[in-house]
Amino acid sequence: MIIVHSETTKARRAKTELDGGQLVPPWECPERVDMILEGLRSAGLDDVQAPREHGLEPVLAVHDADYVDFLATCWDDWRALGRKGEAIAWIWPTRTMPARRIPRCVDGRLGHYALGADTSICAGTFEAAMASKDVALSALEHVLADGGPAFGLCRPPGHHAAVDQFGGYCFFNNAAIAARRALEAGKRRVAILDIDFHHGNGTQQIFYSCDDVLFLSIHGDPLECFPYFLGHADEVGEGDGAGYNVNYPLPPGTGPEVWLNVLEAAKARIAETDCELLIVSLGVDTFAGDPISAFRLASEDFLEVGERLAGVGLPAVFLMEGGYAVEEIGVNVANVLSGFERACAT
Ligand code: OKP
Ligand code: ZN
Repeated sequence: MIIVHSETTKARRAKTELDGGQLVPPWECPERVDMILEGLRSAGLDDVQAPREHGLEPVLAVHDADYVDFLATCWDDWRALGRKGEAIAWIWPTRTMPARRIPRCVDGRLGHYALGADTSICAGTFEAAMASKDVALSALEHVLADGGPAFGLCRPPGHHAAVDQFGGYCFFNNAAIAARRALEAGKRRVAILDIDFHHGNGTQQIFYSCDDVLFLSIHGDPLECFPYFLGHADEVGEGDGAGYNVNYPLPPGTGPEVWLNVLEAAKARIAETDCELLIVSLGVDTFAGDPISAFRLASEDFLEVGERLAGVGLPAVFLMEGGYAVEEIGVNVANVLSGFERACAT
Protein backbone atom coordinates (compact mmCIF):
# COMPACT_ATOMS: atom_id res chain seq x y z
CA MET A 1 0.00 0.00 0.00
CA ILE A 2 1.31 3.40 -0.96
CA ILE A 3 1.11 6.06 1.74
CA VAL A 4 1.05 9.71 0.62
CA HIS A 5 2.21 12.26 3.17
CA SER A 6 3.42 15.86 3.26
CA GLU A 7 4.97 17.66 6.24
CA THR A 8 3.13 20.79 5.03
CA THR A 9 -0.10 19.28 6.36
CA LYS A 10 1.27 20.28 9.76
CA ALA A 11 1.52 23.99 8.82
CA ARG A 12 -1.84 24.58 10.50
CA ARG A 13 -1.15 24.82 14.23
CA ALA A 14 -4.26 26.46 15.61
CA LYS A 15 -4.11 27.38 19.28
CA THR A 16 -7.84 27.63 19.92
CA GLU A 17 -11.11 25.76 19.43
CA LEU A 18 -14.40 26.88 20.96
CA ASP A 19 -15.52 23.83 22.91
CA GLY A 20 -17.99 23.79 25.77
CA GLY A 21 -17.90 27.57 26.04
CA GLN A 22 -14.13 27.68 26.39
CA LEU A 23 -11.22 28.19 24.03
CA VAL A 24 -9.25 24.94 24.28
CA PRO A 25 -6.31 23.50 22.30
CA PRO A 26 -7.81 21.99 19.13
CA TRP A 27 -8.54 18.27 19.09
CA GLU A 28 -7.52 18.28 15.42
CA CYS A 29 -3.79 18.82 16.00
CA PRO A 30 -0.67 18.26 13.86
CA GLU A 31 0.59 15.60 16.29
CA ARG A 32 -2.08 13.33 14.79
CA VAL A 33 -0.03 13.15 11.61
CA ASP A 34 3.14 12.01 13.38
CA MET A 35 1.26 9.44 15.42
CA ILE A 36 -0.34 8.01 12.28
CA LEU A 37 3.03 7.81 10.50
CA GLU A 38 4.50 6.06 13.52
CA GLY A 39 1.62 3.57 13.66
CA LEU A 40 1.95 2.83 9.95
CA ARG A 41 5.71 2.31 10.24
CA SER A 42 5.27 -0.11 13.16
CA ALA A 43 2.82 -2.09 11.04
CA GLY A 44 5.29 -2.29 8.15
CA LEU A 45 3.35 0.23 6.07
CA ASP A 46 6.45 2.19 5.16
CA ASP A 47 6.11 3.00 1.45
CA VAL A 48 5.68 6.73 2.13
CA GLN A 49 5.69 9.05 -0.87
CA ALA A 50 5.45 12.83 -1.23
CA PRO A 51 2.48 14.31 -3.06
CA ARG A 52 2.67 16.08 -6.40
CA GLU A 53 1.35 19.66 -6.45
CA HIS A 54 -1.94 19.93 -8.34
CA GLY A 55 -2.69 23.64 -7.99
CA LEU A 56 -6.15 25.14 -7.56
CA GLU A 57 -7.92 23.79 -10.64
CA PRO A 58 -9.18 20.57 -9.03
CA VAL A 59 -10.25 22.59 -5.98
CA LEU A 60 -12.28 24.96 -8.14
CA ALA A 61 -14.05 21.96 -9.70
CA VAL A 62 -15.67 21.48 -6.27
CA HIS A 63 -15.52 24.76 -4.33
CA ASP A 64 -16.68 28.27 -5.31
CA ALA A 65 -13.91 30.69 -6.30
CA ASP A 66 -15.05 33.33 -3.78
CA TYR A 67 -14.84 30.73 -0.99
CA VAL A 68 -11.31 29.71 -1.98
CA ASP A 69 -10.34 33.38 -2.10
CA PHE A 70 -11.82 33.87 1.38
CA LEU A 71 -9.72 31.01 2.77
CA ALA A 72 -6.60 32.40 1.11
CA THR A 73 -7.05 35.92 2.51
CA CYS A 74 -8.97 35.52 5.78
CA TRP A 75 -6.01 35.33 8.13
CA ASP A 76 -4.30 38.42 6.63
CA ASP A 77 -7.58 40.38 6.70
CA TRP A 78 -8.13 39.42 10.33
CA ARG A 79 -4.59 40.37 11.32
CA ALA A 80 -4.86 43.70 9.47
CA LEU A 81 -7.64 44.61 11.93
CA GLY A 82 -5.19 44.10 14.82
CA ARG A 83 -7.09 41.17 16.30
CA LYS A 84 -5.31 39.33 19.09
CA GLY A 85 -6.93 35.90 18.86
CA GLU A 86 -7.36 33.54 15.93
CA ALA A 87 -9.99 34.23 13.26
CA ILE A 88 -13.31 32.78 14.44
CA ALA A 89 -16.90 33.16 13.24
CA TRP A 90 -19.34 34.60 15.73
CA ILE A 91 -22.35 35.82 13.72
CA TRP A 92 -24.21 34.00 10.95
CA PRO A 93 -26.90 34.31 8.38
CA THR A 94 -29.76 32.45 10.11
CA ARG A 95 -33.27 31.13 9.48
CA THR A 96 -34.70 34.59 10.13
CA MET A 97 -31.88 36.49 8.42
CA PRO A 98 -30.77 34.37 5.46
CA ALA A 99 -27.66 35.20 3.44
CA ARG A 100 -28.38 37.66 0.61
CA ARG A 101 -25.04 39.39 0.03
CA ILE A 102 -21.53 38.49 1.09
CA PRO A 103 -20.31 41.05 3.65
CA ARG A 104 -17.07 42.98 3.06
CA CYS A 105 -15.88 42.91 6.69
CA VAL A 106 -13.98 39.78 7.69
CA ASP A 107 -16.32 39.18 10.67
CA GLY A 108 -19.29 39.01 8.33
CA ARG A 109 -17.36 36.95 5.81
CA LEU A 110 -16.39 34.44 8.49
CA GLY A 111 -20.07 34.02 9.37
CA HIS A 112 -20.98 33.64 5.72
CA TYR A 113 -18.43 30.92 5.05
CA ALA A 114 -18.32 29.07 8.41
CA LEU A 115 -20.70 26.30 9.42
CA GLY A 116 -19.75 26.59 13.09
CA ALA A 117 -17.49 28.31 15.59
CA ASP A 118 -15.38 25.23 16.33
CA THR A 119 -12.79 25.91 13.64
CA SER A 120 -10.47 28.90 13.99
CA ILE A 121 -8.41 30.10 11.04
CA CYS A 122 -4.74 30.83 11.74
CA ALA A 123 -1.45 31.30 9.88
CA GLY A 124 -0.70 28.19 7.82
CA THR A 125 -4.30 27.03 7.52
CA PHE A 126 -4.53 27.64 3.78
CA GLU A 127 -1.12 26.07 3.13
CA ALA A 128 -2.06 22.95 5.09
CA ALA A 129 -5.41 22.69 3.29
CA MET A 130 -3.59 22.94 -0.05
CA ALA A 131 -1.16 20.20 0.99
CA SER A 132 -4.04 18.05 2.22
CA LYS A 133 -5.87 18.07 -1.12
CA ASP A 134 -2.56 17.42 -2.93
CA VAL A 135 -2.12 14.35 -0.72
CA ALA A 136 -5.62 13.18 -1.67
CA LEU A 137 -5.11 13.79 -5.40
CA SER A 138 -1.73 12.07 -5.38
CA ALA A 139 -3.13 9.03 -3.57
CA LEU A 140 -5.86 8.90 -6.20
CA GLU A 141 -3.26 9.11 -8.99
CA HIS A 142 -1.47 6.06 -7.63
CA VAL A 143 -4.70 4.09 -7.67
CA LEU A 144 -5.63 5.27 -11.16
CA ALA A 145 -2.16 4.30 -12.38
CA ASP A 146 -1.88 0.78 -10.97
CA GLY A 147 -5.15 -0.18 -9.29
CA GLY A 148 -3.94 0.78 -5.83
CA PRO A 149 -4.69 0.67 -2.96
CA ALA A 150 -3.34 3.94 -1.51
CA PHE A 151 -3.73 5.91 1.69
CA GLY A 152 -3.68 9.72 1.66
CA LEU A 153 -2.70 11.06 5.07
CA CYS A 154 -4.88 14.14 4.63
CA ARG A 155 -4.82 16.79 7.32
CA PRO A 156 -6.80 18.95 7.82
CA PRO A 157 -9.72 16.61 7.12
CA GLY A 158 -12.33 17.42 4.49
CA HIS A 159 -15.76 15.82 4.78
CA HIS A 160 -17.51 18.71 6.56
CA ALA A 161 -16.38 21.24 3.91
CA ALA A 162 -19.21 22.10 1.50
CA VAL A 163 -19.15 23.97 -1.80
CA ASP A 164 -18.65 27.29 0.01
CA GLN A 165 -18.38 26.45 3.69
CA PHE A 166 -15.67 25.41 6.16
CA GLY A 167 -15.98 24.02 9.68
CA GLY A 168 -15.71 20.83 11.69
CA TYR A 169 -11.92 21.21 11.18
CA CYS A 170 -12.38 20.99 7.37
CA PHE A 171 -11.55 23.52 4.62
CA PHE A 172 -11.24 21.71 1.29
CA ASN A 173 -13.28 18.56 0.77
CA ASN A 174 -10.43 16.21 -0.10
CA ALA A 175 -12.65 13.21 -0.90
CA ALA A 176 -14.92 15.28 -3.14
CA ILE A 177 -11.95 16.80 -4.96
CA ALA A 178 -10.50 13.34 -5.55
CA ALA A 179 -13.89 11.97 -6.69
CA ARG A 180 -14.34 14.75 -9.26
CA ARG A 181 -10.84 14.15 -10.55
CA ALA A 182 -11.50 10.42 -10.85
CA LEU A 183 -14.62 11.14 -12.92
CA GLU A 184 -12.60 13.48 -15.14
CA ALA A 185 -10.04 10.71 -15.57
CA GLY A 186 -12.77 8.46 -16.96
CA LYS A 187 -14.32 6.60 -14.01
CA ARG A 188 -18.04 6.44 -14.70
CA ARG A 189 -19.22 6.28 -11.10
CA VAL A 190 -17.39 6.65 -7.78
CA ALA A 191 -18.55 5.50 -4.36
CA ILE A 192 -17.54 7.61 -1.37
CA LEU A 193 -17.99 5.61 1.81
CA ASP A 194 -17.67 7.84 4.87
CA ILE A 195 -16.95 5.85 8.04
CA ASP A 196 -15.93 8.80 10.20
CA PHE A 197 -18.06 9.08 13.37
CA HIS A 198 -19.49 12.40 12.14
CA HIS A 199 -21.80 12.80 9.19
CA GLY A 200 -20.01 13.99 6.03
CA ASN A 201 -22.37 16.91 5.48
CA GLY A 202 -20.03 18.64 3.05
CA THR A 203 -19.61 15.63 0.78
CA GLN A 204 -23.36 15.04 0.85
CA GLN A 205 -24.08 18.65 -0.13
CA ILE A 206 -21.51 18.67 -2.94
CA PHE A 207 -22.94 15.57 -4.65
CA TYR A 208 -26.58 15.75 -3.55
CA SER A 209 -27.94 16.07 -7.08
CA CYS A 210 -25.30 13.88 -8.78
CA ASP A 211 -25.78 10.27 -9.90
CA ASP A 212 -22.10 9.71 -10.76
CA VAL A 213 -21.04 9.81 -7.09
CA LEU A 214 -22.72 7.43 -4.67
CA PHE A 215 -22.27 8.88 -1.17
CA LEU A 216 -22.78 6.69 1.88
CA SER A 217 -22.18 7.71 5.48
CA ILE A 218 -22.32 5.75 8.75
CA HIS A 219 -22.38 8.20 11.64
CA GLY A 220 -23.73 9.34 14.98
CA ASP A 221 -27.39 10.35 14.73
CA PRO A 222 -27.49 14.10 14.02
CA LEU A 223 -30.29 14.48 16.57
CA GLU A 224 -27.52 13.89 19.14
CA CYS A 225 -24.23 14.48 17.35
CA PHE A 226 -22.30 17.09 15.33
CA PRO A 227 -23.10 18.43 12.72
CA TYR A 228 -26.71 18.24 14.05
CA PHE A 229 -28.49 19.61 10.97
CA LEU A 230 -27.73 17.05 8.27
CA GLY A 231 -27.28 13.28 8.06
CA HIS A 232 -30.78 11.84 8.55
CA ALA A 233 -31.84 8.64 6.81
CA ASP A 234 -34.50 10.39 4.74
CA GLU A 235 -31.88 12.49 2.92
CA VAL A 236 -31.61 10.37 -0.22
CA GLY A 237 -30.46 12.85 -2.88
CA GLU A 238 -32.45 14.99 -5.29
CA GLY A 239 -32.96 15.31 -9.06
CA ASP A 240 -30.50 13.07 -10.90
CA GLY A 241 -28.98 12.31 -7.50
CA ALA A 242 -32.16 10.79 -6.05
CA GLY A 243 -31.16 7.43 -4.60
CA TYR A 244 -27.43 8.21 -4.64
CA ASN A 245 -27.16 9.58 -1.09
CA VAL A 246 -27.37 7.02 1.69
CA ASN A 247 -27.23 7.88 5.38
CA TYR A 248 -26.95 5.41 8.24
CA PRO A 249 -27.41 7.42 11.45
CA LEU A 250 -26.74 5.30 14.55
CA PRO A 251 -27.30 6.07 18.22
CA PRO A 252 -24.43 7.12 20.49
CA GLY A 253 -23.05 4.02 22.18
CA THR A 254 -23.23 1.86 19.03
CA GLY A 255 -20.73 -1.00 19.25
CA PRO A 256 -18.79 -3.03 16.67
CA GLU A 257 -21.41 -5.71 16.07
CA VAL A 258 -24.16 -3.32 14.97
CA TRP A 259 -21.68 -1.03 13.23
CA LEU A 260 -20.21 -3.87 11.14
CA ASN A 261 -23.70 -5.05 10.16
CA VAL A 262 -24.47 -1.56 8.90
CA LEU A 263 -21.19 -1.58 6.99
CA GLU A 264 -22.43 -4.73 5.23
CA ALA A 265 -25.65 -2.92 4.29
CA ALA A 266 -23.59 -0.06 2.84
CA LYS A 267 -21.44 -2.55 0.91
CA ALA A 268 -24.59 -4.11 -0.55
CA ARG A 269 -25.73 -0.68 -1.78
CA ILE A 270 -22.34 -0.12 -3.41
CA ALA A 271 -22.50 -3.58 -5.02
CA GLU A 272 -25.87 -2.86 -6.63
CA THR A 273 -24.87 0.58 -7.93
CA ASP A 274 -22.19 -0.19 -10.49
CA CYS A 275 -19.24 1.85 -9.16
CA GLU A 276 -15.69 1.78 -10.52
CA LEU A 277 -13.75 3.27 -7.60
CA LEU A 278 -14.08 3.34 -3.83
CA ILE A 279 -13.01 6.39 -1.85
CA VAL A 280 -13.08 5.76 1.88
CA SER A 281 -13.43 8.83 4.07
CA LEU A 282 -11.48 7.18 6.86
CA GLY A 283 -12.20 8.57 10.29
CA VAL A 284 -11.18 6.45 13.25
CA ASP A 285 -13.16 8.53 15.73
CA THR A 286 -15.53 5.54 15.94
CA PHE A 287 -12.95 4.26 18.45
CA ALA A 288 -14.32 3.76 21.98
CA GLY A 289 -11.61 5.98 23.44
CA ASP A 290 -12.25 8.94 21.16
CA PRO A 291 -12.60 12.06 23.32
CA ILE A 292 -15.31 13.80 21.23
CA SER A 293 -17.24 10.87 19.73
CA ALA A 294 -19.57 8.13 21.01
CA PHE A 295 -19.19 4.80 19.19
CA ARG A 296 -17.51 1.78 20.81
CA LEU A 297 -15.09 0.21 18.33
CA ALA A 298 -11.91 -1.29 19.80
CA SER A 299 -8.51 -1.05 18.15
CA GLU A 300 -8.72 -4.72 17.02
CA ASP A 301 -12.09 -4.05 15.40
CA PHE A 302 -10.38 -1.79 12.86
CA LEU A 303 -8.61 -4.86 11.41
CA GLU A 304 -12.05 -6.31 10.75
CA VAL A 305 -13.18 -2.99 9.24
CA GLY A 306 -10.30 -3.14 6.77
CA GLU A 307 -10.97 -6.78 5.90
CA ARG A 308 -14.64 -6.07 5.27
CA LEU A 309 -13.78 -3.09 3.06
CA ALA A 310 -11.63 -5.33 0.89
CA GLY A 311 -14.82 -7.26 0.21
CA VAL A 312 -16.18 -4.31 -1.77
CA GLY A 313 -13.80 -5.49 -4.49
CA LEU A 314 -13.11 -2.07 -6.01
CA PRO A 315 -9.84 -0.13 -6.41
CA ALA A 316 -9.65 1.82 -3.16
CA VAL A 317 -8.32 5.19 -2.03
CA PHE A 318 -8.32 5.78 1.72
CA LEU A 319 -8.34 9.44 2.77
CA MET A 320 -7.80 10.47 6.38
CA GLU A 321 -10.64 12.27 8.12
CA GLY A 322 -11.13 12.36 11.92
CA GLY A 323 -9.76 10.51 14.96
CA TYR A 324 -8.79 12.36 18.13
CA ALA A 325 -7.53 9.67 20.49
CA VAL A 326 -3.99 10.70 19.57
CA GLU A 327 -2.24 7.87 21.45
CA GLU A 328 -4.19 5.18 19.62
CA ILE A 329 -4.80 6.88 16.26
CA GLY A 330 -1.73 5.29 14.68
CA VAL A 331 -2.61 1.70 15.50
CA ASN A 332 -6.26 2.27 14.58
CA VAL A 333 -5.44 3.62 11.11
CA ALA A 334 -2.74 0.98 10.56
CA ASN A 335 -5.21 -1.75 11.52
CA VAL A 336 -7.74 -0.65 8.87
CA LEU A 337 -5.07 -0.58 6.17
CA SER A 338 -3.40 -3.84 7.27
CA GLY A 339 -6.76 -5.59 7.48
CA PHE A 340 -7.54 -4.40 3.97
CA GLU A 341 -4.20 -5.54 2.56
CA ARG A 342 -4.35 -8.88 4.29
CA ALA A 343 -7.82 -9.61 2.93
CA CYS A 344 -6.81 -8.50 -0.59
CA ALA A 345 -3.90 -10.94 -0.52
CA THR A 346 -6.12 -13.92 0.29
C1 OKP B 1 -14.54 16.55 12.53
B1 OKP B 1 -14.42 15.18 11.87
C2 OKP B 1 -16.53 20.37 20.31
C3 OKP B 1 -16.37 19.30 19.31
C4 OKP B 1 -17.15 19.68 18.08
C5 OKP B 1 -16.80 19.39 15.78
C6 OKP B 1 -16.40 18.00 15.50
C7 OKP B 1 -15.73 17.95 14.17
C8 OKP B 1 -15.36 16.54 13.78
N1 OKP B 1 -15.79 21.52 19.98
N2 OKP B 1 -16.28 19.89 16.98
O1 OKP B 1 -15.65 14.67 11.38
O2 OKP B 1 -13.79 14.18 12.67
ZN1 ZN C 1 -15.32 12.87 12.79
